[in-house]
Amino acid sequence: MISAAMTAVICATVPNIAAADEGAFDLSSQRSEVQQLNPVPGKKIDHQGLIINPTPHSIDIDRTSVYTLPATKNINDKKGKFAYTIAEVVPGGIDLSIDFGEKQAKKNGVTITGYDEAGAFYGLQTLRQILTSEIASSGTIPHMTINDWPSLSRRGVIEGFYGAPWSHDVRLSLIDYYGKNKLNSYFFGPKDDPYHSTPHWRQPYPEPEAKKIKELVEAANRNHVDFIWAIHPGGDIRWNEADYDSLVNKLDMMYDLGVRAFALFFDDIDGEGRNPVKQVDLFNRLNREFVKKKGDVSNLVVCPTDYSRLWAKTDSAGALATYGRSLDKSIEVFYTGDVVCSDLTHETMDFFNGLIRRPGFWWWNYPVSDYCRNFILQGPVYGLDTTITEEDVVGFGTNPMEHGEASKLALYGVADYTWNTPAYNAIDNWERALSDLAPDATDAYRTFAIHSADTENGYRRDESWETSTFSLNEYTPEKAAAMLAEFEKIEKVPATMEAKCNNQLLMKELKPWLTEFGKLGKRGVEAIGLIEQYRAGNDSIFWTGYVDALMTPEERKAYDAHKSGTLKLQPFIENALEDMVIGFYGRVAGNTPAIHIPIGSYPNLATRQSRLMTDRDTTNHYTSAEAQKDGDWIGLDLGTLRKVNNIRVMQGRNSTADTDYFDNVVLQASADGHTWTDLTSPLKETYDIIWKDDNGIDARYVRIKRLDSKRTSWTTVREFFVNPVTADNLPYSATASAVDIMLNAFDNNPDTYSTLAGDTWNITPESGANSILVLSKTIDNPVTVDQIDAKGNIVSSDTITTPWRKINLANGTTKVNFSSAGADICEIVVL
Ligand code: 14T
Repeated sequence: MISAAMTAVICATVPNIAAADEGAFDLSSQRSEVQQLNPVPGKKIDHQGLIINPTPHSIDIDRTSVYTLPATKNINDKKGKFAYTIAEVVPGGIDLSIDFGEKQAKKNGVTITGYDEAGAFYGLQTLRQILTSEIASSGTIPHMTINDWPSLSRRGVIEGFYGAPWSHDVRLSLIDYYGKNKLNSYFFGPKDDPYHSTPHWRQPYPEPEAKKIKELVEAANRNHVDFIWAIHPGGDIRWNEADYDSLVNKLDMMYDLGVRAFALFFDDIDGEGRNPVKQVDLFNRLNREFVKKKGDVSNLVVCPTDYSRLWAKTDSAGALATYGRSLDKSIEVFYTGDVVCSDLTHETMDFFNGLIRRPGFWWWNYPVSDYCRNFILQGPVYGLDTTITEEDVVGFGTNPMEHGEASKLALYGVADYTWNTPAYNAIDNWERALSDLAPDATDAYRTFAIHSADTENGYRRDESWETSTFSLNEYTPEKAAAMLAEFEKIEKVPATMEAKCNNQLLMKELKPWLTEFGKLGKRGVEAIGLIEQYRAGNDSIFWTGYVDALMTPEERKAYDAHKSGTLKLQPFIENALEDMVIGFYGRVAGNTPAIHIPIGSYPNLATRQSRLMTDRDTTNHYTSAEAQKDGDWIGLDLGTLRKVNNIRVMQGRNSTADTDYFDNVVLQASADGHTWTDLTSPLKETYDIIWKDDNGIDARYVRIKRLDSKRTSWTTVREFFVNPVTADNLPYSATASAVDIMLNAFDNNPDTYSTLAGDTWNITPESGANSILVLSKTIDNPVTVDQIDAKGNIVSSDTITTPWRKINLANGTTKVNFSSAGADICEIVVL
């Protein structure tokens, strides 16, 4: 139900009040080709045939003398610990001595000495990478000494996302990948695992699941990875003995499966579970009565409800200060930073660590995509300060995508950053990761990845940073050729990946995105071709190509479900098409089409996403994706000064009971974009703003402007209509069986169409008119155009079979009839 308070219908103009001049607003910036994102730091390095990830702290290579790899294996596994993995690490011959606990050396051969078993295991991982590097391809390796240690002692992955938990195979493959890249912690906390969270956290895993967990623990042990099983009981926990016992029982069952490390997550919950005093009591008690008592269980790690500064209370009664005062010092605490998905900086940690009185455990919400599931994040790992040390963070966990294989690209970076923090080079790491994951299809994977990084509305990531797009008025043949080459390359990526990428698990995850990526390439190639036709003034060819290039609702739906190229490529295509159709229409129809360009105070209004409020689809919406504040505004540029007499703004996401809208707002109009006139008085709690005035106002810009309010939510607009065409404002006297069905053919907007099917549309051209231009979208059936004189005789008859058709008016024609069995007509323009 729409309550009266929520809908304002203002039928007459309120007194016009000139608003203050807003000189700061730059109208020309309202269509930006490039958005401001933090660029990826670092650059590609020549590794001279030797690639090791994570980057070692110290390598000393003597390239003047080489060690020739022998034909046979001579392994001295001093403590007999590594037989299980030697064959995998060393495919051919070698003289290898491996030990840990004490230093030793051997003259000609390979010596690995670890401070502990994990150290020696990591030495083997380094050796594996040396042996598979180009440097060893001819059977020799230079003499070298590598001295290595991790910057952070806890480095790992949190399976902590919403959505389909990883499959057993993907988990095993990932655990192996952690070992290979020296990550040593795996938090098992998939939000949608019912035995991790509500409703079944109290119950044992069913037998097959339990068996798998046991296997994961064993795989983790082999890879020197701590398997940390997490429980998420806060949704329905009762602070009583029964639930305490349930919890201990469950941990005991997991202990019996081999688990020796535990975490407790209290994120994203409502109700009594949020109580920080009860949480701390529980953690301390479990620590005393379970962890310490067992003796072989690691320190607990916990996630507070206040895991982000966004809502964390900072006063002494707040949750984090309570943790700081009362939580046992051996217990570690997760933090996601200033927002849910944040960069890691000293300031971010200082705030948190001060409250919890110990270094926090960093929970990095990247490359998690549970909040933007139509994206697959393949960009570089960056946004992490390279001067961070263990004084800032006690550990680092990264929360990946539900696509485990595709997440390895990011894990390769996290492994490098956490192992050798000061040396971390984001771009170089990403380049190496691509060849690590798709050694035979690196170029194709790179092309896909460089254009599949940003989230549009989430944790913003740079994307397409090697691509320079251009707007139509900046065209040069060179710029067009460069874009064409890139789109042609993109078009080929799916087939190349299919043929050359042997990682089937990865291919399975990428597939739907690769398919859409290929289509994006094709659209790009077509758009460049259209630009050439447009520039050559080939109006008929242009129009036919243009209607063909517009995405159908089905195509758009498919693209929206698996997006790539949202930062630059798709906007380039859409902006070019929009600029061209405006220019084209001006050329052929002699006026500015009714295509309205969103403008306003939010930077993302300059992106294609703002078109969600002019797409005539009220089921989707434009969102500011940032908090609203006084003075914020959202509006439209009508392209030219027009008589505006009808405006409707539908605020909110999908209903009239939404938080994301301006709850105190004024509707304004302006001729120049600087001086604004109020069209309404302040409107309170008005989702649907409707303004009509027969006299109208001369304006090129209209907007809603936020007034004083306490609201800090984002703001959204479903649709912003200005002067919608209606039966009584058609440009020519026109009739049909029902006028409503022909409106889009006379709305001065070539992007909309009406279907003429089994009907006759009749128009009366003004005297002096000499031709009629008919722009159609699809002509499934011919359109017959009959010209009729004052006596009712047909003086001329034409048949339209092409999207573009211009028909000369015969002498004496007073009426024109259009009929067809079925054709989508975009615009009928009398010239
Ligand atoms: F535990 C936390 F540190 C955390 O990040 N919790 C969830 C996490 O499971 C999820 O994968 C991540 C990314 O979406 O963010 C947290 O979940 C949220 C956070 C929100 F702010 C879910 C809804 C939110 F509005």
